Amino acid sequence: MIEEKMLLLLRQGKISKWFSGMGQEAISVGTALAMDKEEFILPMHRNLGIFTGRDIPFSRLFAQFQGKLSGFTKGRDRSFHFGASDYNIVGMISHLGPQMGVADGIALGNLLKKNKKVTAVFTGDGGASEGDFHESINVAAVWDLPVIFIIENNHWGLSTPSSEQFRCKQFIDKAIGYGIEGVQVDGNNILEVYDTVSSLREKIQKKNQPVILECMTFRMRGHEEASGTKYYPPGIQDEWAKQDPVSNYETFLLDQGLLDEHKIADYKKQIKADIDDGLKIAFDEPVIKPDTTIEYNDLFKKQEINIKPASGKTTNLRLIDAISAGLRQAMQKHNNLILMGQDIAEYGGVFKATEGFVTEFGKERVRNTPLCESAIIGTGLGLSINGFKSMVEMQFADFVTCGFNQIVNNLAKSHWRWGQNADVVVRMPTGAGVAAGPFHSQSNEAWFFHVPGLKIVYPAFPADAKGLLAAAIEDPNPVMFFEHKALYRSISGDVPDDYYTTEIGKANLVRSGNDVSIITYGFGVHWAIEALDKMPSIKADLLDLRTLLPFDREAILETVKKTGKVIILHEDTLIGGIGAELSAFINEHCFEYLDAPVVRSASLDTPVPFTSELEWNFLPKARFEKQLNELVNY
Ligand SMILES: Cc1ncc(C[n+]2csc(CCOP(=O)(O)OP(=O)(O)O)c2C)c(N)n1
Repeated sequence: MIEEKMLLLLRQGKISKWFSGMGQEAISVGTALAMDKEEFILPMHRNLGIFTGRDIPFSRLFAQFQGKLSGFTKGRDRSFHFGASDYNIVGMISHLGPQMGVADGIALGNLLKKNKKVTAVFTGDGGASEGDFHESINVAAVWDLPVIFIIENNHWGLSTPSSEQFRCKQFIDKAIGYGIEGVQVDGNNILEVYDTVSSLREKIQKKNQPVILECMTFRMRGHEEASGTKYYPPGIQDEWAKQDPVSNYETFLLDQGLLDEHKIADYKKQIKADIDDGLKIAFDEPVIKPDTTIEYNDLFKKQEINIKPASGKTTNLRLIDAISAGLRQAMQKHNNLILMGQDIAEYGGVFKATEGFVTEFGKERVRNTPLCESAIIGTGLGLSINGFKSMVEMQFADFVTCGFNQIVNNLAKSHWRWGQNADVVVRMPTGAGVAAGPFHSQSNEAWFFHVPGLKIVYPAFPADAKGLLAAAIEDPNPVMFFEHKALYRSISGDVPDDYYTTEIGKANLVRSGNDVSIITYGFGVHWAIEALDKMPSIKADLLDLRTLLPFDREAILETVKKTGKVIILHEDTLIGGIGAELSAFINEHCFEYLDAPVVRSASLDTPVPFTSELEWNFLPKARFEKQLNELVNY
C-alpha cells in the first residue's frame, strides 16, 4: 500500500525516485521479522519491508523521501540511501557492493563483543558481480564472521539478464568456492524466508560463520519507474504474477481460516489511515532552509583533542619507531582499537610498524587481512558503527586504489549523510626516492584532498608523526595518514616518551626568515632544509604543513604577508597537486602582499620512474634550489 501511494506521488512529481520492491516483499519482510531488533540489517534500494519491519514511523520515512528535515539525511540524500542508527539499519550507498564490507565490520564487532548477534546484508544478483561481493564474503569466510549474505536473485540487473551478468548456475554454487554454506529458498514465500533466516540465525549463534542465502524472486515493475520494463520478454511478468508473495500469502491465510475479508478490510483501513497521517505530517513540514554553516559543521563529528605528554622525557627515535611507539600507546589507551592490514600480525608489516604487536595485543586486535582493500576499509566503517576504532594499514599507499570507493564515498560521506562517523585511520606508506617504480612510489594525497569529509595528515618528523598518529586515532573521523617510506629509517629526532597528541590542522614553522616563504610537507621539508643549509644567504620561513586537509590557513597567510614571496614545494606531480590549491588560496587572499608570482616546485607530470637516475630527475629536489634562487632574486 505504501508502494502504491509512492507511485502515485512519483507521477505527481512529489517524490524524486522510486525503486519498486513489488514481487520481492517477502524477502525484506521475512528477514526483518526473523532478525532480532538489536541486530543490524543492511538493505538495498528495493527493501522497503526492512524499514517498515523495524517500525520506523511512516512520517519519518516519507519525510526522508521528500528531503525534509525530519527524515534521516537532512535532505542530503534520497530514497533508501540512509542509515537509521536507532533502528539498527545501515542504508546503502549507490554503489551497491560496499554494503557487504560494512556488514563484515559490524559482524566483526559482534564477534569481538561475543554477543551472539547476527548481521544480515542484502545484494542483488547484479551487485553480486562487483568485486566487493567477492572481497567481503572472502573476508567473512576467513574470519568466521556472523553474517547472512542475502542475494535477491531477481534475474535482472537493470535491463541486463543473468545470462549477460554471470556464468554460474546459481549463487549457492559460489558458496562452495568460499568454503561456506549456501542455502536457496523461494524468495516469494514469506514463510520459507522467515523460517530459513530464523534457523540460519540460530545456527550462526551457535557457531560463528557466514552464510549465503539466495532468494529466488522477480522484480514486477523493473528497475525503477523511469527506466520502464520494455526489456522483459513478453509474458514474464504474468508468469511471475502467479507467484506474487503478497496475494499468495493472503490466499494461504484465508485458506487456513486465519484471515477473512472483514479482517483484510480492517487492516487496509488502518494502514491507509497510517499512511495518510504520515504523509500529512511529512507534507506539512516546511522545505529545508539551506544553512551553509550547518552543511560544513555536519561534515565531521566534533571532538576536542589536546593531550600533553605527562613528563618531559624524550628518546631519540627514527620515524618508523615513532610511528610504532604511537600506535602501541594508542592500542594501550583504546581497548576498542582494531588494527587491520596485510601481513601486519606475526610478520609485523612490511615496514615493521606493528612488530611485536600480536604478542602484546593478540590476534583479535592485530589482524592479518586477505588482499581485500575495499572490504577491509568497509569493515573499518562497520566497526565504527559498532563502537570500535580501527586503523587500516595499506601495505603501500599505491594500493589504496583498490579501496578508493569505500574511502571517498563511504568513510568520507557517512557523517554528513546520516550522522554516522567513520572512526577509521588509513595509514599510507607513501612516496618515492626508493627506486621502487610507478606502483610502489606514488604520492597520491591529492586524490583525497578533493574529498570533503576526509582529513589528511602528513608528518615530516618523528615527534610530529607520533603525536599526529595519536590524534588521528583519537579523532572520530576518517583520517588518511601519510608516512614517507624514504624517511622511515633515514631521519630521527627526539620524541616524548609519554602519550600525547599533536593538533590536526596546525602547520609548524620549522625555520624563520624574511626573504621568502617555503611551504611544503613530507620529504619536501627535508629537501628545503638541505637547500637552505647549502644557501645560508637565503633567510626563509619554512612552513611544514603537517596537515593537508584542513590546511592551516592562518599560518599560510601569516608567512606570506611577512615575506611577500612564496614557493610551494611538493613531491607529488604538478598539475592538480596540492600546490595548485594553495597557490589559488594565496592569490585570492594575499595578492596585495605578493612581490612575485607564487611558484610551485613539484615532480614532473609523468608516473614515477624506477631507476634512481630517472627518479631524481622526476622529483623536484634538483629543480627546487634553482627555483628558490630565482624567486628570491625576482
Ligand atoms: C558500481 C555501480 N555501477 C552501476 C550502478 C548503476 N546501477 C544501479 S542498480 C543497477 C543494477 C543492479 O542490479 P541488482 O543488483 O540485480 O539489483 P536489482 O535492481 O535487480 O534489484 C545498476 C547497474 C551502480 N549503482 N553502482
